[in-house]
Amino acid sequence: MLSSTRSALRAQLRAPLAARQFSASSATQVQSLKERLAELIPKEIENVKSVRQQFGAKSFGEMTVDQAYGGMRGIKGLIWEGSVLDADEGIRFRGLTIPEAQAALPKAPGGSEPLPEGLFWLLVTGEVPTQEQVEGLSAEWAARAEIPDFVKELIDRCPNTLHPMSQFSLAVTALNHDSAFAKAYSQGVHKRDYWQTTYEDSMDLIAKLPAIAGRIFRNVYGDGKLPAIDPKADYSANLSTLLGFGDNKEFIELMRLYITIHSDHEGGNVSAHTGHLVGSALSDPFLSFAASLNGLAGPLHGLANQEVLRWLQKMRANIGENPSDEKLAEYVWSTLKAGQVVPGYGHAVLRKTDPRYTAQREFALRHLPEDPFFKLVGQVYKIVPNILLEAGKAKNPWPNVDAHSGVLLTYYGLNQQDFYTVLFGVSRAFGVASQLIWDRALGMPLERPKSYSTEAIKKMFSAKL
Ligand code: CMX
Repeated sequence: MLSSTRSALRAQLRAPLAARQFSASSATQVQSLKERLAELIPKEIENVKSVRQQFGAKSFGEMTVDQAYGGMRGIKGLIWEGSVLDADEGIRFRGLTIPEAQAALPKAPGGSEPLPEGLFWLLVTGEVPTQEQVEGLSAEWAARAEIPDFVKELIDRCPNTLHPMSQFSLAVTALNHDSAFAKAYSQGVHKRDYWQTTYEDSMDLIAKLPAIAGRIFRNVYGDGKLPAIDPKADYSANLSTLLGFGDNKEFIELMRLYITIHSDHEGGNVSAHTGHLVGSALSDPFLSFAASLNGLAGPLHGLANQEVLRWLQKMRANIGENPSDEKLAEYVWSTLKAGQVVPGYGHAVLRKTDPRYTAQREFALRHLPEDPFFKLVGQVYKIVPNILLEAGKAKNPWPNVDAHSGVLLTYYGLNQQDFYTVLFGVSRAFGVASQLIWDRALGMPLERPKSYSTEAIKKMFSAKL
């Protein structure tokens, strides 16, 4: 990245928001993401119009009362552009499987994992960016990374005993103070231009998350002192530095993979759906994403990665470092008999091993094949699915993304489990933000499904018996 490019970006960030255009002409000869979006949006509006004209009256299928009681599983009621989840195959980001995205997306010099900057470009545009476009995004995010002083103070005032996810959500909510969308809305902006300030807020949101995450981490587990963001470094390198792992190239590579694979998992999961729902009320991207984080903080969703590590550590304390398969099976049964879930296993949509689990397992095989904790995770993988099948309740006995992440982070020394879901949150912003931009570009309406009481259901159907 040329230093003239970086100073042009810094100058733009000092300019008033309305004047900020990260344009190719002023910064580089490379087309910016916002410029590409501006080209794509009118075409996509026409595309959606034509899809609705052709297929708008088609039925998505019947819905049953059981589905309404059963967490709406299988009800097709959302549009989500960035990714689609297949029960057997797993996630595709704009049509690319995880291995395909790993192969196609630009890497850091000397690196082998995809840069999350490229994944964001892919989620937003459906196109694989060039190396220069990805470098432009790294520079832009580094230039936008600083958080306001009052947000720093807000984080610093949190007691160390407040869960890092609660601190994260508080800080993201507070970023709403400088929302370009909220300001433009209050000034009466035309709805066709909503996407522009949603884009600016989304870029600010993603850019500022490492500074927030780093501050929480250093306050809770360290001395509260933070290094500066490096304007020449990519997003994952800066995040790693802020967490204190910037000297470890393998850890930075892990962050690149981690952020890429945790970013998006279609629209129905709790964090994605919540962000989309809250955004539909025209709450700005900071408020919308803070709501996503509150959903991600639940143990059946993102907090499961913390729960997996706790469960594994408890297991080791109970049955030793190298348990036999029989002892391990006994331990799994004891979890089920205590009326608890085996964290990291099962999924509301997937019916096979999560390819995000496989991607992390392959990373481990490349970098830490002999690690005893990794071997334990492999042993658990051999044993748990058969037990869940035998127990006969879980529809999917296979591991999900959360079954593997903790062991990788622990290997590199990030063993503060309560912090793990914050990293998931940093990544999930990529998926939620890219959809929010399209939600506003396509003029998606207020989301408001219909509900009934149990009494109303009785009345509705008993008359027809
Ligand atoms: N261990 C024990 N029981 C499980 C189970 C598991 N890993 N997965 C599902 N079950 C049980 C459910 O609790 C449910 O029991 P009840 O009928 O008593 O309520 C039954 O099996 C049927 O559930 P399901 O239809 O298979 O699963 P759901 O779609 O309702 O829930 C999920 C999906 C992920 C919440 C569930 O599999 C689970 O609790 N897994 C453990 C927690 C976890 O790993 N969450 C992370 C998911 C990925 C993510 O979002 O980050």
